[in-house]
Amino acid sequence: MKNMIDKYSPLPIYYQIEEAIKGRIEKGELQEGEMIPSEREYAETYGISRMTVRQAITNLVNDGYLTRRKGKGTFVANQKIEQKLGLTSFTEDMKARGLKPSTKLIDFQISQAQGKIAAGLGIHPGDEIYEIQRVRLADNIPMALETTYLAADLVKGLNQRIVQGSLYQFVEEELGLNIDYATQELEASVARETESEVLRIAKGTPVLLIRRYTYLKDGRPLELVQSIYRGDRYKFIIDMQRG
Ligand code: 16G
Repeated sequence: MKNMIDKYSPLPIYYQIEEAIKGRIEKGELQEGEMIPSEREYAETYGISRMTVRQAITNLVNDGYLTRRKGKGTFVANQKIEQKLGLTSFTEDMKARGLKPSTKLIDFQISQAQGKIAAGLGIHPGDEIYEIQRVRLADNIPMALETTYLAADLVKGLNQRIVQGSLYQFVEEELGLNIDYATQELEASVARETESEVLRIAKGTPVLLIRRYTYLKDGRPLELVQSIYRGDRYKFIIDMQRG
């Protein structure tokens, strides 16, 4: 590692250190939650100033690779789950990453659709809807809190047991409906009290607020979903093409 720093390179030294630390994290030589050497140790190892080391570490903290704990040291942060924005289900996303999905059901009730929700689901105010609140976990770590609204007439037979597994699997395989497209909105937000409790993060922590409107092939709205994703665990990736 020592010879990874080249004082004659046009690349700034702090940048070279940043890349070296990042490389060790990516290769798994430094593991999630592990404490990294102190500024002093890095400075001695590389024969550079502590200021330079500090700059590299600060950049890595800002980029989410490292996290500083007051009075304790600097640690490798939990790496974020990367999700390509596509019309996939939570269950599919986690399985594709080799993580075990699970669900904690917070609320499951039948209520009457009002205003925006009725309009979004293409039903009349007063029609019955399922209102479901679920915490979605990956390898037992809470990732997101989802509130889902579905027209009761469309998803006949839905029950508490089903929504503890995959909703999309039930809709496609049991009901034989074709999920086709969705519109998704992404916003920055902070965890409120109840959200912070179920997601096991501090109140006020940054989160991603996502609203998904999903439709069937025949154009009927299937679901309205509002999800709160942990900002420290998730990043969403959008592929874009010009032309
Ligand atoms: C994802 C969807 C959500 C959908 C759920 C179905 C986002 C932001 N949301 O969490 O709209 O209801 O998957 O998952 O991606 P399931 O089939 O595992 O129940």
